Amino acid sequence: MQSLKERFNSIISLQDLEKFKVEIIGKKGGLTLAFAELRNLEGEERQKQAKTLNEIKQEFEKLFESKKQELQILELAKKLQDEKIDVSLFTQSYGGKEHYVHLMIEKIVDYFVALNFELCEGGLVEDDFHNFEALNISKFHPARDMQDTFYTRDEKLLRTHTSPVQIHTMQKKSPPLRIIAPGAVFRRDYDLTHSPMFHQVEGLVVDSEGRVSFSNLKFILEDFLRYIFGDITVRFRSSFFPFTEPSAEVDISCVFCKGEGCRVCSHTGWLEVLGCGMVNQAVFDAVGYKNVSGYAFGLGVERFAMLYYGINDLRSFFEADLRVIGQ
Ligand code: 2U9
Repeated sequence: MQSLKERFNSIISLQDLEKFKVEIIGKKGGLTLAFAELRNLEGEERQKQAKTLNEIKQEFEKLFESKKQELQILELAKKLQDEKIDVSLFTQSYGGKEHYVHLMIEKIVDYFVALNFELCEGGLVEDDFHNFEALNISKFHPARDMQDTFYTRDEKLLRTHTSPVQIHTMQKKSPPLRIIAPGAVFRRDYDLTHSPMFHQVEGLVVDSEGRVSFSNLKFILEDFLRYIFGDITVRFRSSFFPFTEPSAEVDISCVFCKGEGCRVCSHTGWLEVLGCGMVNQAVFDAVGYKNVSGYAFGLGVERFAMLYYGINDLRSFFEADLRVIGQ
């Protein structure tokens, strides 16, 4: 008679394995019947036989489980092999299209790279120092409320702007610096014009004291905005950010009504597109930069893309609707 092991070895499918199980320990299985036969025995002989049968049953169950696992793995491998997708079979494809947000990022970054700005990227998870403290946003600064974000249990957070990239770069390199930092950022915000994840591009220029001025910043941004939006008028309005001093918000004449006033520009003729300013000395202090001056700016990519491509609903960027992406 074949040993249990040999019987198991000869089985090559899960179906046969189940059949073998029924054959041995099913209702009318060999081992089940052998257990039933015990009632015809007595005393020591019955005990001995019961012990033997239990040992066989345990051995059977052990071999059964390991064989089952082995066959399951083999069958999965075979299934995966059989289901291999032949991509060359498609005769018609929808083709790949780049997302508008990324097209916009590329267009923006191209401008600055051509002016010798270095493209820098960083992680999405940051610590309090790089996202807030080093940017002159202390623990109880009201700007923290406006940039409420998502925290992890170990006090890390999803960055609320791409500025930590510039902080890391300044900690690693010495001036002069010209950085352009694009990427996703996160805020606890969700309405018609805000989404909890959006993209920013921020720029930073640092050089020895007196070599970088607000006029340089003004010239670059006006030229940049004309490169993107064509023939527009640009205006700077004084503003406040903790990381820049002085600070300004930048408007362009409305690209839809040419400044006449329409629904998009709330009948003002102007669209706010950028924030900027001279880097606050407190930021340089935080990274140990001495005797330098610099300017910085930041923009929201989705807003740029909406104005540039004429998209009127922010949510359409995130809905993966082929009608939008394929336009
Ligand atoms: C460092 C120092 C200064 C980046 C700046 C802005 C102004 C700004 C907003 C635009 C639209 C954010 O996406 S938005 O809501 N940004 O107004 N950002 S100055 O200033 C920096 C950055 C890094 C080290």
